[in-house]
Amino acid sequence: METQLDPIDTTSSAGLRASLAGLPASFRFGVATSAYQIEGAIAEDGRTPSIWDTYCHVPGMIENGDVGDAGCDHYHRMPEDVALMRDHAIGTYRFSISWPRVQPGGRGPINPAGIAFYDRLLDELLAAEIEPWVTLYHWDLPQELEDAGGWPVRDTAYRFADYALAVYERLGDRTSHWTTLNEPWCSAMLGYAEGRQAPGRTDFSDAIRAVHHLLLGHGLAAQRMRQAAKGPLELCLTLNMGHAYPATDSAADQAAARRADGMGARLYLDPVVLGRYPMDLLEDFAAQQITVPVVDGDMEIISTPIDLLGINYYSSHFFSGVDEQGRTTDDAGRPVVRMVSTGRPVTAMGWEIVPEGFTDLLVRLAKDYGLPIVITENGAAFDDVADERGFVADHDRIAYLASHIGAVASACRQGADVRGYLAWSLLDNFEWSYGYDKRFGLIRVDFETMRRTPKLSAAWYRDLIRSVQGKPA
Ligand code: IFM
Repeated sequence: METQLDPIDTTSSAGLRASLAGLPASFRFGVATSAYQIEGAIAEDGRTPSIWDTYCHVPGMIENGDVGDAGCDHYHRMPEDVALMRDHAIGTYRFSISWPRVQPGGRGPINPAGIAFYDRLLDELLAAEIEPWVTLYHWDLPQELEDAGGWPVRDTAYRFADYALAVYERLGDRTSHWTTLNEPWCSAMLGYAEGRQAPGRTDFSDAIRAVHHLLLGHGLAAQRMRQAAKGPLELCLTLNMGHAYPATDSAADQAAARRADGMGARLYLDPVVLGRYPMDLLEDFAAQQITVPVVDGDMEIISTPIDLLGINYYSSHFFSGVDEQGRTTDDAGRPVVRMVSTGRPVTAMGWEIVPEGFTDLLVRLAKDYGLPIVITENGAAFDDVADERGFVADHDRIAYLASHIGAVASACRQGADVRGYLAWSLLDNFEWSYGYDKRFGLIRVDFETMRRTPKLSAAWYRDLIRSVQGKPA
């Protein structure tokens, strides 16, 4: 059953406040970014290539032939970006550390010039009274580790744990908020099964090996960081997912939704929270002669307790177990899991706008897994039109954000323990295989000049934050 949401009144602050009832007073509001998407400076201060530097330069991989070399030039404009956040009432900033910048090649000592950038960033954030939230891995694996086999290889998990501890030892004195991995589903499935992201490989059994080693790396890092912690430490794992609905009540569609939920959510949550892989998925893998490479003791490591579950939500989907020819299995004998369009409005990414799926997902996660949740990403790309000053009156993005923040509040009213919301993204940036055309920012970036211009949504979000905090707009 889908949740029906009351329409969110974005036009009056009283209407908005009513929609937001249920959010606790301590609720955090902020924004998120990732290193490769914004930093640029790919060959400065000792940084070595990541899998994304390599992948971008393979002709045909990125729309318009874009490359991530310059990003938003954040590496050189970081103080300006922090000032923009401060001026927009941002309370929490989630950013990621570039592994090949701080540990070139993915092993060995920390690069002093690389870590110095994050030292400066943390100091700048704290001076602006913005809470830093560090993500250790947002997809930029050092190329040397991919050359040695990448995430399908067990050793990569140990390399990640070494890197995580080294970074935590240097920066852990200034923030207690740490996410190990961002969206391991994307790293494993888009990177190793579908080839739509770096490193661009297409072997499903490698992707399943990658899932296990990503989770093992997460667990090892969590253990080592806990042991090293000298003060408070809030450990988080960030997963991306939507709510998987059956397209109809038929048994085939229900099985398809179960499988989609399994591959998108339970494959990660069950091992991390419950200490085991879902049996129904293991049976599906076995039917394809695929086994998860679990070694004795792995599941205890992977289920090292975490404090928060990070959820990145963009859309929800409806699934059918029958293909367009009426078959329930594909040519290889695998059960059909087909995403069905519902005709709802879509963002510039072509993703259907389903805020009620957000509520249903959060309520279900709270019930099945019981962990406190922070929304570590939510937002939308639209075809922004800038005026001659570079200003974008992005009412479509405001409506998206309002309905999704309202959906979070609705989940809180139904008992979900959601503690924060970080909008994706601070800046328009390099949207991976889609290049620079897909703009998710609250702040417009002119990629010719790198000039930043806050959009209407940035002012709207600032006023919303102030209103929730009971401060004058
Ligand atoms: O830009 C990405 C981000 O890097 C990870 N989560 C989804 C965003 C939008 O596609």
